[in-house]
Amino acid sequence: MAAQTRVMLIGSPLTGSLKAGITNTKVPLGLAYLGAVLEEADFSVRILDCLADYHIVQRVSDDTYRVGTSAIGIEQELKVFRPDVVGINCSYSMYEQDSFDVARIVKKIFPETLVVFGGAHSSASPESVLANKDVDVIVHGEAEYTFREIVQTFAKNKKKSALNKIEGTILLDAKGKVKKNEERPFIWSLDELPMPARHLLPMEKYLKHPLNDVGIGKGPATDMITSRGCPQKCSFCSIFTVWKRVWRTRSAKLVVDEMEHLVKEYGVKHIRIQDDNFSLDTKRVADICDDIVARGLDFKWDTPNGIAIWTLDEPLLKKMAKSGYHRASFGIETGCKKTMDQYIHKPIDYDHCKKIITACKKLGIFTVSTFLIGFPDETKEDIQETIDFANDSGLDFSLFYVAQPYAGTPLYDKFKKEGLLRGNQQSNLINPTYDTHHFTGEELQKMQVKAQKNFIRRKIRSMTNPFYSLPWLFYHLRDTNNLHFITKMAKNFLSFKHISFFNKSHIEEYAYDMPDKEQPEQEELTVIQPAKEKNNSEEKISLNVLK
Ligand code: B12
Ligand code: SF4
Repeated sequence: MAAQTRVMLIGSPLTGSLKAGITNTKVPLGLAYLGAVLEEADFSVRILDCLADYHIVQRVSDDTYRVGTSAIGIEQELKVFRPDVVGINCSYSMYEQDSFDVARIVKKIFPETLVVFGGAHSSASPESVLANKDVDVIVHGEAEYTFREIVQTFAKNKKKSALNKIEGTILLDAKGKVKKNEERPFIWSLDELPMPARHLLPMEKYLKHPLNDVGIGKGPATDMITSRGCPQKCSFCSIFTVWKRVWRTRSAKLVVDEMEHLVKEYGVKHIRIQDDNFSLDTKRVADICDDIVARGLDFKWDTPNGIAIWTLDEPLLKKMAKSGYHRASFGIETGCKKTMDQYIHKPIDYDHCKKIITACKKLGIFTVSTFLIGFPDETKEDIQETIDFANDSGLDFSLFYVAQPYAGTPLYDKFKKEGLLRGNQQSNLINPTYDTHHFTGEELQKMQVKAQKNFIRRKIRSMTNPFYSLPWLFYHLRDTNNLHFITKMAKNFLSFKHISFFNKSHIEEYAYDMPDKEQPEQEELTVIQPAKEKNNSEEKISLNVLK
């Protein structure tokens, strides 16, 4: 009986500014984990990741684009599969409406189909999500077992009311009030979970995405997760709304099994570990590195979502480098001690940071860190401390952003309490619109762009100094992968693409044409420029940054 129940998991299209990276499609690991567990339970599963149709970009208004499968395309998929249950990913606060749009399509065609929402935003803002009448139930936090139980229960009696008591769910009670059921305990050993069901996804599309190999040497690259959660308390970070402040892992052996699978099955040459805190257990990291070397696996890896710099030391970095660690992305976030103590709370010692950055350089590991400016009461001097630290740190690259108050975070509460929210909707990391006590959103954005440009200018200048560049090249040019990476980066520097990335007026510069065979066939799926600007012409647009 279970095998007849059809479950469709949908990653919605995204509508927003192209500068926010909405064409930057990556494997939706959350949906793939859910799919794997449902398949194990013998349900018929289909994943529709609308963003895998990243070549379908429709201009909605001046600076707003919709990326992904068209509404008609989604309808067609639904009509073919005829799902009993649809799970819709709603991870991003700023793209909540996109998930609602998908739910509306589902209910329009199949009013009896159960619509389940999940993901970071659904967990952080259940009231906002359940205010939409097309959403039947939310899974709060980790969803594999909760979602499986929802499907099992619904498969038996097809009644929404039967879901009332399922652990880990949030739904409306008979009076229309938001009812949060008991929380489901975490899956303590992630080894219990199967590998994510990548076979349900169009892996070729992700591997061939024009931006897939940005920031790495040789591709193709793909993503994986080896742990869940993070115990830190950064005020701007919303991951605790899904994972709380606990940290759980897959064992080193299973991590390397998955890496081996990616290398052998998909020909992957680079793996991005998307963990929030990969290195909390340094013994596990060392074991993973040793096992990669022992199995003779030939790939590079990095940790683009950040590696906790305070957990690193030179012996561990040596093992990491030996096993193919390509680039360390740190989240140092601020160079201002006051901001660190008030908003970030990471155990960061700036001297240790500089030591680790130097050690990375000597081992041929590239370094980058994110920096945030624009916390509610940061002054110009505070922000300057961050800029100065980034410039003097020895990092190969720094990325500056304006801090964003995501729903559910302490930073959001602070913005709200101090009357700084003012209903700003379109704010994101690249196009911030929130004002603080000292600056407007526009001023902060200007400071961000300036800091970024200055960092790059200084870097280019230091690369023309042989006392800096020759040792740097000596350490980094140890393998062909690094040579490949440096050549790519040099091309970008010379074409100044990195600078334009932060400049709103340059979007069109990055237009690229997808290969003809990738172009959509139906009229509804083409990219449409507004008549006033493009003289009624149709045109293919997409974004190509730091390629
Ligand atoms: C990798 C990643 C990305 C990747 C790819 C995302 C992808 N395809 O999944 C990229 C780099 C593209 C990305 C981009 C952005 N990201 Co991101 N990303 C992540 C990250 C680090 C890991 C996601 C992941 O794979 N997790 C592992 C899987 C197993 O977990 P999961 O996806 O949460 O899924 C589980 C549950 O949430 C739930 N679940 C998820 N979906 C569904 C659906 C249903 C139906 C159900 C029932 C359950 C469910 O079940 C899963 C299994 O338990 C998370 C942080 C995190 N640790 O989760 C941030 C995170 C999701 N990103 C975030 C943000 C803000 C963004 C951006 C908006 C940043 C920006 N540019 O401004 C963009 C938006 C997307 C875009 N393309 O522009 C925020 C979201 C916060 C919020 N409330 O909005 C997070 C939580 C990070 C944070 N520190 O706050 N991101
Ligand atoms: S260390 Fe990273 S993942 Fe952990 S709370 Fe801070 S920002 Fe979030």
